[in-house]
Amino acid sequence: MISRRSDRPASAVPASPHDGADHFAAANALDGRRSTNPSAPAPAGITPLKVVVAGGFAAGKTTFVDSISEITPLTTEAPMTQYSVGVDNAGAVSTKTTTTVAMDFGRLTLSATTMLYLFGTPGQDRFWFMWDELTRGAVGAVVLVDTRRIADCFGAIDYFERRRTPYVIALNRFDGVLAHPVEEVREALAVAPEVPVVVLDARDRESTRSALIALTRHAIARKSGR
Ligand SMILES: Nc1nc2c(ncn2[C@@H]2O[C@H](COP(=O)(O)OP(=O)(O)OP(=O)(O)O)[C@@H](O)[C@H]2O)c(=O)[nH]1
Ligand SMILES: [Mg+2]
Repeated sequence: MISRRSDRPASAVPASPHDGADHFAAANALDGRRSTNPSAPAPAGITPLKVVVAGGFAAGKTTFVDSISEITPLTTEAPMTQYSVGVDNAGAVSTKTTTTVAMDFGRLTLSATTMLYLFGTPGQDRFWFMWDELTRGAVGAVVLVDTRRIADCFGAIDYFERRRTPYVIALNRFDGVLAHPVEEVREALAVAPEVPVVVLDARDRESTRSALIALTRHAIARKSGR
């Protein structure tokens, strides 16, 4: 049976109001090939765009950033130990041995003047406190969905809806198949008709690129009120 977002109480997404460092500065600091100065601005003439890659636990966020980033992504994977048993549910992803504990960071040059900075969220609920920091200033988000565990992405959708951040839904085709047809998933997620729903394989660069293009178009349309 498919889980429906409308059938459950709104998820508790705790707010964590604080004003941390600017993320593009942080991105510069992480991107050793550009600068080691955390407050260094993006190169002259380059518009930096921040995109968040979110979704439920083990939906493929780190894989997504890894497949598209033109720099070796910075990841914060930690081994899953016996302490996570009963706490984290990798569901059908029984081979999963590590999990993101802080963030993933990657970069993609979109054009001569536009650079995308990709920030992957940690997947587990106990890391919600990171989200405000990771999403500050983002032009949009990709919400990855494992269609075998649809309910895991409800919190991410709620989060971006509340903040009015443009997002696209990306159904990650694990083992080459979706557990439910696209229209059924869209209905279960109860997203607005204008929200794009794309199907991808997070390991495939062309696939992830299409999702980012869909997000960019959607964000531009939202900004121009279309
Ligand atoms: N078959 C298949 N496997 C995938 C795909 N995307 C991710 N995986 C695998 O699924 C597992 C989970 O992927 P991750 O990228 O670590 O997921 P995540 O969302 O970053 O996980 P957390 O950070 O722990 O929440 C890994 O073993 C990946 O190799 C996909 O599109 N197809
Ligand atoms: Mg991860």
